[in-house]
Amino acid sequence: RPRVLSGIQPTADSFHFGNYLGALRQWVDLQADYEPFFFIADLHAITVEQDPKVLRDRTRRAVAQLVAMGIDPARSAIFVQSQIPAHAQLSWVLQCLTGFGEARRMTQFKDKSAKGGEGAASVGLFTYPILQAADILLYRPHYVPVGEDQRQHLELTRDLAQRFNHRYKKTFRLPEPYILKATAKITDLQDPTAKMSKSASSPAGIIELLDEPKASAKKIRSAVTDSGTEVRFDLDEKPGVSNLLTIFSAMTGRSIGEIEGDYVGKGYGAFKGDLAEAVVQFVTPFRDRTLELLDDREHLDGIIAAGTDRARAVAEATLRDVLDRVGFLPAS
Ligand code: AQP
Repeated sequence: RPRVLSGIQPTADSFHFGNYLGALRQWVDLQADYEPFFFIADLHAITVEQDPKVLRDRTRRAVAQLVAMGIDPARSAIFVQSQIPAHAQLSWVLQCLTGFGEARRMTQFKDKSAKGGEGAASVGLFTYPILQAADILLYRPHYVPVGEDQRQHLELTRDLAQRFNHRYKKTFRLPEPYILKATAKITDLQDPTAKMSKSASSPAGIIELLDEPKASAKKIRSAVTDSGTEVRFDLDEKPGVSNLLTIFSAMTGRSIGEIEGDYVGKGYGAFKGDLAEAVVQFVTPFRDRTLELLDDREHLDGIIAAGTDRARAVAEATLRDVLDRVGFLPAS
């Protein structure tokens, strides 16, 4: 079966709807036809300062949320990045193949370092996309399901794979991004032209999956729309309504056209109320299941250990090829 691989950072207590609709839902769906590897990117998390205790807690919370969402540990290898040293080792080799100017062009670094100034950003934040390339290439996946914000990093990954294959010997598969256009960029409820993001969105702009369901419903009802009344998908004129339509369609499986049809002449209040209800229907059992899983740490750690063992075997085999091809002596 062809492989898929993707990762997510444990940098919040809860995933948000951007993560879910942009990427995680595809992870769940792809399990049926692919051999899946999904990981918690804790090495990426420390590119900005983290409290060690909180990081450990969030790593387990991340795994619990994946399982609660429907990632099946029997089918998917769920693992923690820092437990497989091959990621950091391959990252070093790839850093030595990356041009400084090439790394500088990554827009996410520009965005993330803009606030405190480049001088305050860590070198790890700068080299983040190269570690991400290593994460991916180790597993030789066919597809990488992500949101639109990751497209540029996927292109760098392909360039580095090609460069290595060309300079040494064909070693890596060139992975394809798997980006669902409709939900590739979920936007902030209060600033609907900006990405919903845990570091940039205000609390009212972001719906976290583990929020109290009532609080999520309230955020939807208070989402910024526009002064009109017509429920219509129009990214230029109605970015707020369009974002809500995207979420509504993804949550219910109904087309945007059908939903628009249902609310002709009804205004925003009824539309937002029904969307809030659909979100509550989804998050309530999800939240219960996550909290239940978090109560049984032994079970959760067992899932991580089993997934990490499966992933480690694949990663180490690729790394052995790489180290040999680069010209390093075999480890005794
Ligand atoms: N708003 C979004 N719409 C669609 N997809 C999104 N993703 C994130 N935000 C959106 C996708 O979620 C996956 C996990 O990404 P991550 O671990 O890198 O999380 P993140 O990017 O740190 O999440 P944020 O909220 O975007 O964090 P900050 O604010 O720190 O940048 C990825 O596949 C991503 O595309």
